[in-house]
Amino acid sequence: EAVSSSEPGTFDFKSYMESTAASVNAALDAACPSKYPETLNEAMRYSLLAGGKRVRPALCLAACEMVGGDVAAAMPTACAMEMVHTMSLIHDDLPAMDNDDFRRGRPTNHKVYGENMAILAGDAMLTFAFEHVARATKGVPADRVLRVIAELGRASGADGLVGGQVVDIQSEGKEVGLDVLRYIHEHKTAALLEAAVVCGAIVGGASDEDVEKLRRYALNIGLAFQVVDDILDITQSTEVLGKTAAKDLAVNKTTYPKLLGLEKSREVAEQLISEAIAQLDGFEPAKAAPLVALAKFIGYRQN
Ligand code: GRG
Repeated sequence: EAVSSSEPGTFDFKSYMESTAASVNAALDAACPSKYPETLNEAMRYSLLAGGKRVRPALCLAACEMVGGDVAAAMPTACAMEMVHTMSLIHDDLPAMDNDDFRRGRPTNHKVYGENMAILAGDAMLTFAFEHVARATKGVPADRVLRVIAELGRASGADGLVGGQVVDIQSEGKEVGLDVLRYIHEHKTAALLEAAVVCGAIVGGASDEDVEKLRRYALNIGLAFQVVDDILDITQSTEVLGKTAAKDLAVNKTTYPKLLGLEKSREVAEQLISEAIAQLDGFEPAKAAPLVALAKFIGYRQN
């Protein structure tokens, strides 16, 4: 059960995230059992249960609770967000994409199961996400479930993650402007964070007006996430990987610090986080505490 805050200012974000991750992990484990064909299901479980911060499920459950909904009703939706996120990481790590050997502190899916199985595990996870929302959501009016499925579909496909990945690939090795950089981040990163928040709110029965406020909240934290990521790439790769790796990163892709400088990028990140938090003004502070804390976590994280 996710922990609720009682008083603003005393909200314990660390235990909130720990207990939320524990309940999400248990729900994911139950939703994806080991079964025939074993290799496929093992490959799915390998990446799905490999840790990860569970930011998207937390956003989804927190949004549902903030608008007065029952968190248990939003759990299948929260799990679906994590399934789409995880499968996008599996495919992103493939040799045809980013060609990465490590993810979430262990060898990538294709390194363990082979490329063919990694592609298929991703495909099975993507389709199962939608099945799971449709089949496992209980006690929620059907029209809300339909809206959730539509939001998740848009966030995943050509107008979401896939579109963002395509423009990212097409921009590789090129100097692109702020507009293209913004398109990539809005689609690759913000779209799924947005779907997580908006779908949690929809399951919880939020008014259209509140759904749109939360959409703006999520868009701002999604962009902030990427600006901060770009800043950390520079500040941490120099510390951790040494100067050569930092230089490699800098020549291969356009980043906010590259276009705006480090100082201005930090200002942009701060501006985006305060814009996100401003969207929560109309909600009771105690109820908004988890989403406020999640925004600050994304904006001020150190890794
Ligand atoms: C068919 C949905 C679909 C996708 C295929 C490969 C691809 C298209 C898109 C790639 C999208 C991608 C890898 C975006 C980056 C997202 C991102 C911000 C990842 C890091 O998220 P964290 O920090 O990671 O939340 P953890 O491991 O904590 O979950």
